[in-house]
Amino acid sequence: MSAFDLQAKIPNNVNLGDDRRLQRALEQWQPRYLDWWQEMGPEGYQTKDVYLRTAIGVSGDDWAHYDYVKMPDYRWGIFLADQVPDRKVPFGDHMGEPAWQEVPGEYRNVLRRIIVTQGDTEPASVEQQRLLGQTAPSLYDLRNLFQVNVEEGRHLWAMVYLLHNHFGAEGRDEAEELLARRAGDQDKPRILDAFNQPCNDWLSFFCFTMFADRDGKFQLASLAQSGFDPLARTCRFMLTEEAHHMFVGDTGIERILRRSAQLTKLDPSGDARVQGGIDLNTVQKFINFWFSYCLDLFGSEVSSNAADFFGAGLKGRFDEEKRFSEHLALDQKLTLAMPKNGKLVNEDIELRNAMNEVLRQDYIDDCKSAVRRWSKVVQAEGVDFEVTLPSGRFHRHQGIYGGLHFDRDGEPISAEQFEAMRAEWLPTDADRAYLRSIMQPVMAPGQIANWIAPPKKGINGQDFAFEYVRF
Ligand code: BYC
Ligand code: FE
Ligand code: FE
Repeated sequence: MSAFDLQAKIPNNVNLGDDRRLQRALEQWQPRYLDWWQEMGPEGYQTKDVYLRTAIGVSGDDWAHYDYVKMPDYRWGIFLADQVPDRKVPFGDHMGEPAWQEVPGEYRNVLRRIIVTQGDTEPASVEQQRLLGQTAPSLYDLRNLFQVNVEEGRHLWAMVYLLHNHFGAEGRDEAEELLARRAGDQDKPRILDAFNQPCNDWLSFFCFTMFADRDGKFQLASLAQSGFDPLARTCRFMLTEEAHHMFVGDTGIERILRRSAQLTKLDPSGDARVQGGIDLNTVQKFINFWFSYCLDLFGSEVSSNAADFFGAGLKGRFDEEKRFSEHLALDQKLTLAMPKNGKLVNEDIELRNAMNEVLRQDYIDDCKSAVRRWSKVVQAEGVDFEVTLPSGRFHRHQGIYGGLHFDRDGEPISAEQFEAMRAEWLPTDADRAYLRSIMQPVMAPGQIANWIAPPKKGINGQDFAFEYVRF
C-alpha cells in the first residue's frame, strides 16, 4: 500500500514530499493548471457548491468521498494504483523481464508520445464541454457533467506527473503544451480529431461520454498492461474513475431514447419533435457521428506504430494478461477488408501491425451490447425501432477507410452518393439548431427537461430530487 498524503498542496500517494525538485516543478505547474481551469473549464458555476466525489484511496469500495465542493477547490491529486510486487513485462519482446520503473532509453520518445497523446485528450474534453452547464436538463445531470470534468482534469494531472517525473525538461515543456492547445482551435488544435469536434448539446455530451470515454477505457486498459510500471499503475486507477463517465453516457442515451419513444407514442402523428422531444432518427444520427469519429481514435487499421508499441511492451491488448495465453503475437495474421480501386479485397495483415484494429474490434463489441439494450428500452415503450451501429468503415477520417466513402452497411459508394445521403445519416445544422432550441436549463431539484427521462436513481444513494448543485 502506498502512503496517502491528502493534506499536501498536491494530494498524492507517490511520496511527492520526498522529492523536493519534482514537488516544486509540479507546484509551479499547478497555478497554470488552475488558470486554464478558470479560462477553459465549465463556464459559470465555478463559485457554486457541487456534490462531487473526490478520490481518497485507490482501491476498495470507499476510494471516494462525496461532499459539496466548489470546482476550483477540487483536490486534484496524483494517485497510482498499488504496485504489484515483482511485476514483469507481460507481453512483447521483453516479456518476462522486470517491469521498468524508469523509462527505458530506447523507448523514451515513443513513450513520451503515447503519454502526451493520452494527456491531451483529458483537457480537450473539458474544453469541448465547457458550455453545457447552461443547458443542463436537471441538477443531477449538471452534477454528472461537472464530476466528469473535474476527473478529466485529474487525468491530466496523472499524465503531467509522468512527464515531469520521467521526461526531464522535455516532459515539462510537454506539460506546458498540454495547457496551450485548445479543442477545435484552428492554430493549436488538440491532437486527435474527435477532441476537436463541437460538443455543444446534451445529446452530443452523452454520445461523447458513451463513445469517446469508452475509447478511454480501452486505451487505458491497454496502457494498464504497459511494461512501464508507473504508466500501468496510473492507468489502472484512472479506469476506476472512467466507469462513471461511461455510465453517464450510456444511461444518458438510454434516458433520451426512452423519452423519445414515449413522446413518439404520445404524438398523434408519431412525431416526437411535435411534442418537444428528440425523434429517434436524430438520436441515431448523433450515434452515427460520434461512433465513427471515436473509431478513428484507435488509429490506422495497419500501423507500424502499433506494432512497435506492442513489441516494445509499452501498450498491450485489452486485458492482455487475462484474455490471451500467447503474448508475443508473432507469426499470426488478421484478415482485413482492404480498399483497392473502389472495391474491398481481403488481405492478411501481420497481427502486430493490426493491433489498433484488434483493440477497435473489442471496443465495437462493447458498444454493440449497449445498443442492444437501448433497442429493448425503445421497444418496451411500444415503438418499433432498432438502434444500430454503422459499419466500422462508415464516415471514417483516419486509417485505411479514411476519406473514402461507404454507406452505413460498409459498402463502397461514390462521394456523390454519400453526399446525397449525408443529411439522413449524420446530424445537420438544422438538427443541431433544433436541439439547441429545446435544451433550456432546468435548475430546480427534482425537475427534468421534457426531452429526457429521469434516471432510475440518484448519485451515492441520494434521490434524483437531491440538491446536487446549490445556488
Ligand atoms: N485523429 O499509425 P497511426 C481518453 C495520427 S481517449 C488525428 O494510425 P497510431 C478520453 C497519429 O497520431 C484515449 N490524428 O496511429 C476520452 C499519427 O500521427 P503521426 C486517448 C490521428 O499511432 C474522453 C498518424 O495519424 N488515449 O482518454 O498507431 C474524455 C498515423 O498514425 C488519429 C490514447 O489515444 C486521430 N483520431 O495510433 C477524456 C492512447 N489517429 O505520428 C479522455 C495513446 C491517428 O504520423 N495513443 N492519428 O504524426 C495511442 O496509442 C496512439 O497514438 C493512437 C494512434 C491509438 C491514438
Ligand atoms: Fe480521462
Ligand atoms: Fe473519462
